[in-house]
Amino acid sequence: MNERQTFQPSPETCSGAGVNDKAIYREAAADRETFWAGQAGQLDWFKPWEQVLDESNAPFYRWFAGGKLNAAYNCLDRHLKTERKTKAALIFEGEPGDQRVLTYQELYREVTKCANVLKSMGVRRGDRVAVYLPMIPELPVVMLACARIGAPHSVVFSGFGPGSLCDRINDCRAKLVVTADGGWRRGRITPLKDNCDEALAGCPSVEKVLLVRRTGKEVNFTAGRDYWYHDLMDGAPAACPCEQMDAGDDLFILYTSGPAGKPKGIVHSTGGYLTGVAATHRMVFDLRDDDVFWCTADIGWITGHSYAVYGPLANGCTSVLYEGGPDWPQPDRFWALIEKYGVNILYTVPTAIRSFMKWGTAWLENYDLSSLRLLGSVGEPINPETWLWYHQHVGGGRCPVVDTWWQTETGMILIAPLPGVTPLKPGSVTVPVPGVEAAVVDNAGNPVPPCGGGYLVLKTPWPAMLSTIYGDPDRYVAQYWSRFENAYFTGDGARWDEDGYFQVMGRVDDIINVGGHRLSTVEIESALAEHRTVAEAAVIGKSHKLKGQAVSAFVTLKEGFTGSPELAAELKTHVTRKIGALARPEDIFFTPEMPRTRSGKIMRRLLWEMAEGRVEADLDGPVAAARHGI
Ligand code: 6R9
Repeated sequence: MNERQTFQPSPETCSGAGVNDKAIYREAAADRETFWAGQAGQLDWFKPWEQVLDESNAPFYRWFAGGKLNAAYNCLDRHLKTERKTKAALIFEGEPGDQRVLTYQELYREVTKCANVLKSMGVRRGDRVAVYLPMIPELPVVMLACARIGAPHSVVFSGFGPGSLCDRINDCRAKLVVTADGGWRRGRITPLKDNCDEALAGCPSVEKVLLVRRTGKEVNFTAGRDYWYHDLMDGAPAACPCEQMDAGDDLFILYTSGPAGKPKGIVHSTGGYLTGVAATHRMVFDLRDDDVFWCTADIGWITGHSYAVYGPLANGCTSVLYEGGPDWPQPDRFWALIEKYGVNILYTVPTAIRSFMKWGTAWLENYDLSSLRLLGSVGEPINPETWLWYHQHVGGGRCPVVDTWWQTETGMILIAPLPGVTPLKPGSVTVPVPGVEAAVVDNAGNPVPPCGGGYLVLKTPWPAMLSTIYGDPDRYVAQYWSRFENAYFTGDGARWDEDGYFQVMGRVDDIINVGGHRLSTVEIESALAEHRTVAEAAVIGKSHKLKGQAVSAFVTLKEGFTGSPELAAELKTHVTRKIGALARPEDIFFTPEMPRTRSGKIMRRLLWEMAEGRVEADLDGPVAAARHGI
């Protein structure tokens, strides 16, 4: 990171949110609680909080204790009293090209009706609702309907397979599942209902299924269990009062991969979460009232929850939803969407940007991208080359690029520039947002000197932090608050420079990051081990030009089976069916034995070096492996 590569904030492009004075960092650091209380005060509360931060039962911190609010009310009702009533809340475009615009008034009406539908299906405050939908307007509608009646939603990414869906439903014992007859992805229909039926064979808690018609594909329909969404919506009354939720009540559960395999249900509470996402959405994206904001992440991930749904709607801005792939029908779809809807802020992932680089700048040339004012990046490290390409070719050299570091657990962006204040350095997520304290520490928890590397930790609580791991508070403490004293451990390795700028290197645990999506090696290993031919499997993440990391699997077969390209293909399909296409191994290496340490641990480092091609596979030794790239 050298001087030459620093980009200074430009006053013309960054003044919307009024964050133009770097004093904000100092003021927030001097009194964090007052700073966050000021942000929370921008929401509507039914009852004000008694205490900003209750630390009496740390690390189970309680933000805005005693306060009452409703997230759906803050995203909808309160805007209806202003001119935002007739403004677009959601602009949706389906992959086949169909469009729908919902104003705040229209979205409000859909949500209240849907809330009544959920109630008529027996959902009560506190019940969990699993949501397995493609990127269609019904997804935010159902989320907000759940929030309205105080039923925590658990959205399961529509790219996950039946096994993952089943595990997630069972862990939170969801009563209802909302799904669709499919979704469009690269011209094909994702078989959501078939997956759901398969999953539900193992989910005793589910009583009913609410089914959205999206593709018109014929699907199985179990009378008495399955109900068509549109039928029930047609007859539903529009008036539905909001539940008054405690600030600490669960808003949603979102599962993420954690070390040791089993997905963790990350729980986010109502008051702190909404405060954190609304504030960071305003500050980091330098939001203006008439902005059209497009977060390209699927709502099945935290990025979509926070910055396609809750943040933008709480701030009354227009959020774009796009259902399909970036290269469908051809690699200019993003640029066509930006031009058509006049997108001002684009928030996407480095893996997509690397694909655009590969496809070439010619795809952008015929589009007017002058509406863009700001660009964001999230999900994985963005290297300077990719940052500079994004800045130059998408942003025309005039749009600041905000690289934002955060996690499912953190709920909101924690390390990112304020574009009106913070000079940018390509390849760095810059500094913690005001009111957040991060550090790079060594093994013993001591801060490393500038330019050193170590573990990324958070030294103080922040409003949108997870409140616990669903059903497993001990794991919450063990996972995040035990590695270092008085600090939250992120699981990431990082460096910082002499200006206090952070560079996040990636995970230091057994999580791999494929195109910005977190996968647990243990989960993939367990899926492989369930296959009839597999004795043992070890999975590592190898570097990949486009996706950042890709899954490589080493497999030892049971007696009587031999490795072949056909079997490798079968195992890949097996993982796709169990977990989803993201987890599909790029390579399968068959090996008669795993290399082990004396204590019996698999030598993952050696496997990694082999997968990277750094060491030759020794065909006669214990790491003998035949590569079957399909
Ligand atoms: C929001 C989200 C979290 C993990 C995180 C880190 C990686 C996210 C990053 C980044 C470098 C960035 N990560 N943003 N690494 N630079 N700007 O992605 O949440 O899916 O939980 O993943 O992603 O490793 O720990 P999640």
